[in-house]
Amino acid sequence: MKLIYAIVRNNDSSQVINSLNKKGFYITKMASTGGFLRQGNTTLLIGTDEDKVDEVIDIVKRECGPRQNIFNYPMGTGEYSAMNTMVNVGGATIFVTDVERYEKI
Ligand code: 2BA
Repeated sequence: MKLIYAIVRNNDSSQVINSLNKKGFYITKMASTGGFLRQGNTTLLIGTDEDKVDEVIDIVKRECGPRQNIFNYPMGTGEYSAMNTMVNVGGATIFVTDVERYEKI
């Protein structure tokens, strides 16, 4: 048994939880705060068998991995009042730990 901690952006949390749920994984979602930026993020606890760890990491990568989004940047009024800019979003930090004992009572 392994316990995966996945620290993800708040905006990505619903989508990754949905995808993990669809594949039958059990998840605990915790509100957390980054120690550097002091901004909210989401920490997911996922307990699973060792042979499923890669599947979990692949799902987290797919739903939360770094990517670029188009951001519509407002620039005043008129015909050319907005500019599209590419911004970097996403990214996740993942820890995989051994579970010494696991019980459901
Ligand atoms: P990331 O490395 O993508 O980390 C995002 C969040 O993941 C962190 O939020 C923290 O909540 C968690 N995290 C990352 N690595 C961790 C670790 N080794 N142990 C425990 N939690 C971890 P923040 O602490 O607010 O960091 C936000 C971003 O600021 C980081 O993005 C990184 O780009 C930068 N950063 C963090 N600590 C830094 C430092 N000591 N020096 C320079 N840049 C730092």
